[in-house]
Amino acid sequence: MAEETVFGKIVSGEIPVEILAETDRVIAFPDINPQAPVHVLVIPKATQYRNVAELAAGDPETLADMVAVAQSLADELADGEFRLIFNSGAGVGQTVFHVHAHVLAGDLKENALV
Ligand code: DGP
Repeated sequence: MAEETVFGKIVSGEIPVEILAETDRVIAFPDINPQAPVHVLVIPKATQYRNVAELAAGDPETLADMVAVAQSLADELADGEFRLIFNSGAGVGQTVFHVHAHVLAGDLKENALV
């Protein structure tokens, strides 16, 4: 069983966020520390996957759902183009060990890598 993270508390409703998109499997909400004009996090409701490789192996349909939600957010909030980032490991900057996609869109600086 994975340790509870801040995103687990967001999924359960314990920490309120502005939900920008929701499916049976995923939710999307603004990053608390935005690095781009549009910076949204898309996360699975399931809490046991710590990173994108674990999710791809364990529940690829949810990973596909996350990508589809990223596209619809970029269509809705920007011009349809977006950068999708999954930090995977503390050494590359992952701080929350509940898999999440950073969706960056709008006028991106080249170094907006989160
Ligand atoms: P990463 O470094 O890839 O693990 O990104 C974690 C992101 O999560 C970071 O950009 C800040 C964001 N974040 C952390 N806590 C909260 C929170 O309570 N609410 C929201 N909206 N975002 C959070």
